[in-house]
Amino acid sequence: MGLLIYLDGKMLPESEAKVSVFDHGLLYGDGVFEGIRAYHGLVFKLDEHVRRLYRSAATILLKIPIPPEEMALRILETLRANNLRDAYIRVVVTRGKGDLGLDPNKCARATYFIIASRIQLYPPEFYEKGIEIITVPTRRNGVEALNPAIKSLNYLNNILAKIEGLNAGVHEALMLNQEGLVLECTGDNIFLVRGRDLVTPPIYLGVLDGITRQVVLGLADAAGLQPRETPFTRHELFNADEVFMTGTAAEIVAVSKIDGRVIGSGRPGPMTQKLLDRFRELTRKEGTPIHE
Ligand code: PXG
Repeated sequence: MGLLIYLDGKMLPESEAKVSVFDHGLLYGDGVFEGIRAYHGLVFKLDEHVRRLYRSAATILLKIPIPPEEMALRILETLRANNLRDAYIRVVVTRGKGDLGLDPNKCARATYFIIASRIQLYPPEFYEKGIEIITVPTRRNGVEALNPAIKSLNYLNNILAKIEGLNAGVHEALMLNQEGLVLECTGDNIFLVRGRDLVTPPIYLGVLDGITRQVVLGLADAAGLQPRETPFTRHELFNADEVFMTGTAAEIVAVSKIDGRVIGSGRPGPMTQKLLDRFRELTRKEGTPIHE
């Protein structure tokens, strides 16, 4: 049974939801996207995700055909059409159909679509044992080349890093900048806990300003931690009490080993657990209702 997809103003069966081979989203990765989650009938941080989508679009001079308020309503409509209460939502906006040249001015109108689907949860053992990651040779895009704060359709940088991680037998890979400072993983932000400090790299270094990252920084105080956005190297990670990753799909996942070094006890630490408990409490009670 196929899904119903919202594409350019229409709700269409999956088999009829098609985009042109001349779409610059496909030809050049020219576009932006969001990944959002709904938990038992509530869309978590809907406005934050929609705002980030429009910020990404503004930076690449991409005009989204509908205003943000309408986009939020269309997301809810797509969830209702598919009868979903727990879901993973993908919103994509591309430069639209153009010719074979790079020039975005040849694309008359942006293409946009919303997919609401069932969420593929991480295996429970990731949360019980934590996961092993490695640092990969592929460096994160430089801020002055393609700012990682733009959630663009150009994910080749992350995909190359992901392949390097998968080839080495791990599920996530750590990416550094040209100077060797820690940035983020291929689809998740990274945090360390050291004493009472909760540390994550600052956005200006060239990381995505993750929505989950922002929520976790906001939970620090209640967990008795001091949030800090400060650059650090792998040395600080290797010697942290706890390390974890954050993302819409992953939520909060402990890192047990990095480049062969066991982190802390080698098991998910107490602060990681406390933050995950509080995060899940938020997803249970906060969010935009799918049904009024
Ligand atoms: N960094 C990067 C590079 C990301 O792509 C995050 C951090 C976490 O951000 P949020 O806002 O989700 O807390 C992301 C987002 C996937 C998948 O299928 C994950 C992302 C993007 C696309 C696909 O795992 N993560």
